[in-house]
Amino acid sequence: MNNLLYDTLFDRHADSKATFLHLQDGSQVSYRDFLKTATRFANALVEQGVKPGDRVAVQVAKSLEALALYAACARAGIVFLPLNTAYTVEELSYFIENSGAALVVCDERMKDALAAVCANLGAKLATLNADGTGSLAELAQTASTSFRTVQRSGDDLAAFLYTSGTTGRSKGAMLTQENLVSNARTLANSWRFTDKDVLLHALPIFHTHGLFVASNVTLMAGSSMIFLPKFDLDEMLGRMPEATTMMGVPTFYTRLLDDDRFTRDLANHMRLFVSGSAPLLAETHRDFEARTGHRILERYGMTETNMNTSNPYDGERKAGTVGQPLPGVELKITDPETGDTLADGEIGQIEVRGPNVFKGYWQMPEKTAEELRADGFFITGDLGRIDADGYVQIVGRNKDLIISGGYNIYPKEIELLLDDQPGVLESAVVGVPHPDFGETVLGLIVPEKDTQPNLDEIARSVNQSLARFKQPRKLILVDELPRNTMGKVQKNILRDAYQDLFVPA
Ligand code: MLC
Ligand code: AMP
Repeated sequence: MNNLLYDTLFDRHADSKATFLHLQDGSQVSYRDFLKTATRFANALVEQGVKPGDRVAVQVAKSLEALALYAACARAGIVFLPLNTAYTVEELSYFIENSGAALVVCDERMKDALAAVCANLGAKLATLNADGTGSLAELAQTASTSFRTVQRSGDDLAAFLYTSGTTGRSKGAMLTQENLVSNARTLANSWRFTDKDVLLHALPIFHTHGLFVASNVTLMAGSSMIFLPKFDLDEMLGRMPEATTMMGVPTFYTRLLDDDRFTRDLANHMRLFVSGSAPLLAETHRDFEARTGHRILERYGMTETNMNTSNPYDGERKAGTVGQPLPGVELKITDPETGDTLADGEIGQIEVRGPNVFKGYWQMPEKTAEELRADGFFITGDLGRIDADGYVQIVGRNKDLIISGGYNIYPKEIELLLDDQPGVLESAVVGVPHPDFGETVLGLIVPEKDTQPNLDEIARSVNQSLARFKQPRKLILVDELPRNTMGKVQKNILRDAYQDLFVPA
């Protein structure tokens, strides 16, 4: 095996005329043609001076070419760094600097804004637009369709994904080839994916779910994907008849249930619905079964660990649980204070170990050591318990994290911006229930003495630095923040106090 990731997920299909992608316009792309495009992009990257081990930061719309860029990086031994298309220039600057990206690939519309940043940081800049045009695409168009695959072992880096830190700045999770290949194989087997499957894929491909779960499982099994640019209810309903399986965040499922056109007949032929990235309410699980007869298969994973647990394909899919540890994954519940393993039934911190667990955070050995124990167990920051049947139930988080529509939001990043605003003494950002996104962002602000800060002004100023999905949905002035005896802000009290703010009572 010359290059574990490329050979296992991609090269196997090099001569296959089978369909890999069903595109939004109804056209189909074979594995063979997709891999020709990927090979052209691999040559284009080399022509841009990118070397094995270099990082390529990619903020582009979801497209065939964007996916081909991922395959190209695998083939050329380049570390793929996908970035949320909602990130602002300020957010991107941090990722480009921290990763030491050799090349940044962005949409033409971001080129001018990023040109100075890239020049200062010594990163090259190329463009790739949603319609497949752009400077990198032009290079690829005339590039060769042959490429000498770069030798890579399982321990070599395949991708960086940034997952913000509870203490503010994001951390680059280093994912190896073995992390990705082992998990894709485990999931494809556990969920019975075959070359007969057609996955309805409406997730973004700049996160683990859409890239390493949905796309890698499809590639591992030789399945095909209905590759939609984003979640659009009409398109989901329109294309579902061609699909056999679907993966989504809970918001996908609550939106389908909110639409009467989503009927038992429409879902009848489907083999599997998978949910993850955020809690699926037991109520949603029950409503979905009542409407369609299908029991959603919920699984649990992280950027740092890929997928850890899954409800069974055959066997009881328990609502409100994330199933049992996947084959090869060890999971234990420990006391957050002592690290001692707790008995089944007791609530504690979820820790996992296995080939799915990442190598660590890029250039952050101390942060890595705090979460990745010497014995290989990774402290997830999630709180849970194991029931009598070995099913894991996530009951909360020991980390300051909000998950909105499946996107992670770290309060610290927003609090730092709020605290910098004139008239603000201090702030606290918490997640409160939201009917569509599950949770949404609420900012509490304590004004400086004898001031009455303008909340609209503060919102306008702070929002310029934040991707839309992170922007506080509401800011509220409060006299003080509840604190425990240690002086720590008690965010649970704030969450309780405002839990009905967005959810109809
Ligand atoms: C969009 N908006 C959001 C948002 N998504 N705001 C908060 N949270 C979100 N998740 C903004 C839009 O920019 C828009 O702003 C406004 O909210 C209304 O947008 P919308 O049309 O309702 O949103 P939509 O475009 O439909 O997107 C919602 C969504 C999307 C749920 C389809 O967020 C999505 O695809 N989420 C999936 C995220 C994901 O892949 N997570 C996996 C992480 S990996 P305006 O200003 O335009 O009105 C992981 C590991 C694992 O967690 O276990 O899988
Ligand atoms: P990310 O770092 O973006 O991969 O998000 C990982 C986090 O999402 C986990 O630590 C959990 O808090 C949460 N998560 C993922 N899947 C689930 C799930 N099925 N149920 C509850 N939380 C989940």
